[in-house]
Amino acid sequence: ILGDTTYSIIGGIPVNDPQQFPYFAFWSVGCGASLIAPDMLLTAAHCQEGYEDPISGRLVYLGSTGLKQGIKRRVVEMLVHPSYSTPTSLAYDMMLLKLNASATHYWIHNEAGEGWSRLSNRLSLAPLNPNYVRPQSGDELMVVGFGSTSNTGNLVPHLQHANVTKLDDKACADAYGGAYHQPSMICAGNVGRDSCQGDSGGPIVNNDGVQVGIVSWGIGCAQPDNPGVYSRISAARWWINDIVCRKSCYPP
Ligand code: 4AZ
Repeated sequence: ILGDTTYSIIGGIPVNDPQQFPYFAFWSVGCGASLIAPDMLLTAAHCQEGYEDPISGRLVYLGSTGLKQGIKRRVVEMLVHPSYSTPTSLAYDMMLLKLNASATHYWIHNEAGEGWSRLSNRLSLAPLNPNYVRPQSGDELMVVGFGSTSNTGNLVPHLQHANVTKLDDKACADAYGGAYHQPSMICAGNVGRDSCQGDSGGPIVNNDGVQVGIVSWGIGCAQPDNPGVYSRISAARWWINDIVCRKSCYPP
């Protein structure tokens, strides 16, 4: 499926306009994430390995295409998907991170009384499809992150993005056998283009800009016949809605 072994987000290009992914967040444990509520990020559950105490991996950065730049927040709570079990079976590799404060609004006292104000026009929430709609095979998706462009595991200083094509479940299962958990995963790839180490937890979006997945795993990066595997967001809409409603109660 993938015909080239160039490691480089592999084969990507720099994100020049911060408004292209105004919901992208970087978690200082070395993972991407997306802002889905004013004080809530969506990322991969496996990013918590070694950081089970939120204090040890607590900083997140939002609103910048530069690594560890932009608006800073702290992670105060990690909420792992209830069906995520172990790092060896990456089914439901999803987690929500509650932040110490809203990243998009702040509370003010003014003559009209207390109210919410915009903190930054640079940030907005990631659009998630509310209707459990699955991405289709052949869909052109776009993945974004500060992950390795050379398969070294090193992060890059400037945010990158790459186009990858969603494959059908059979192609994913052919590549990965039983490790491909069809109910909670999708896979995608293109010759010479892939997500890689350090991109985990970050968003993959469709042509309409809707986030459909989360960077999760793969064998190597951009290797022939080893597409990138992503957690499928439509498999967990009930859980996301439930946690956001319970944990993030901000107007508007
Ligand atoms: C990783 O180690 C990783 N090519 C992320 C994505 C992919 C492989 C590995 C997909 O975080």
